Amino acid sequence: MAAPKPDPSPDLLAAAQGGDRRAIAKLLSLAETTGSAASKSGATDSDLMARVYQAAGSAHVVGVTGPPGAGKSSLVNALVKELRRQDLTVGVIAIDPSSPFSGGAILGDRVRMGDHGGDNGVFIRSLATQGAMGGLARPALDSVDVLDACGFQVVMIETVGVGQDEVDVAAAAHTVIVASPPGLGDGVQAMKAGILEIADIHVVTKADRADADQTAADLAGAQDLGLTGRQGRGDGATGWRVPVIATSANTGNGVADLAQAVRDHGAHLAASGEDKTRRRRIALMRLESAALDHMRREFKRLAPEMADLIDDLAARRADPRTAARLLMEKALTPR
Ligand SMILES: Nc1nc2c(ncn2[C@@H]2O[C@H](COP(=O)(O)OP(=O)(O)OP(=O)(O)O)[C@@H](O)[C@H]2O)c(=O)[nH]1
Ligand SMILES: [Mg+2]
Repeated sequence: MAAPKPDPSPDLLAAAQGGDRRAIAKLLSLAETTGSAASKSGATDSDLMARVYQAAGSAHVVGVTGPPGAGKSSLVNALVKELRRQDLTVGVIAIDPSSPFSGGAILGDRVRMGDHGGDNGVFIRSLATQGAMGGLARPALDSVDVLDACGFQVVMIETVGVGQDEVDVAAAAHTVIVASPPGLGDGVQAMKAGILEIADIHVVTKADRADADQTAADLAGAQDLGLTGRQGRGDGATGWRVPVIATSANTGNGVADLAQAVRDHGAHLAASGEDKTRRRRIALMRLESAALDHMRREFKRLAPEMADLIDDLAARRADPRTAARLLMEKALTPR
């Protein structure tokens, strides 16, 4: 992906906040590339993203994750419609692991052109995952910030619940929806992947199918045993009981209930004070991923020095911890 030219316009954020959709799209492109290891973007872009971060923080961020093909995108689309009916503005960032080079515009195009075209209260963007070295968290959460800073009241982020990075990104939301399709079969399998326990709300998708009831019962059973959901049995410190909601994107059944549960959870976070804890946890993740991005960028710059260190290590003339400390010192030395 080619890095965009640094945009010298100080008004890009203001234009985006004023509802200029081309400006929003441009900011989202900057969010994808600024600060990545491959980025050639300049200081102006970093300044702009710093302003974006500080302008964000008002949106209710909703993570949606679940196994491949669970019906996440269809659910997000249905939820967007429902939230629009309630006059809420909605942004969507969909992480698309299947098209790393195309820009992953599949969902964005389909949904934008299909159902929400022409509606300025909706902005949908697909984000291609950038390969193993890039790290997903920074571009994904910076993109969420852009839509947040532009005033979208609810910002959803869809990730496929495979791989720690994807699960972490979905978990870095105020409310996490875990979508399980009917016929999940051995639910324990999914639990091992660490998806079910991050749920604030469980959704059984494709509830128009006959086998959805069984999946809902299985999830509710696991929930009662304290096996799933952040608060387990519902007697956690903050007392949120993770609901299991069956939805059909085809018929629309259950979608209004889900929208209500999202709102209830938001109200619960505020009332219990857990909001603060979550925001701090998310801030920690942002700090760590920004620091890691910085180090990756510096390691690239320090490739020659690293080659020497690697030689020393391979020949056992040095030890890894000392070499790492040396490398970190070099990386942190201003150029
Ligand atoms: N019967 C039925 N099928 C559905 C429903 N929602 C989605 N599907 C089907 O399930 C398949 C996957 O739907 P998506 O919404 O693309 O699922 P996804 O989880 O976003 O998929 P990935 O992003 O590729 O992991 C499609 O063939 C949909 O038509 C539903 O409510 N009922
Ligand atoms: Mg999808």
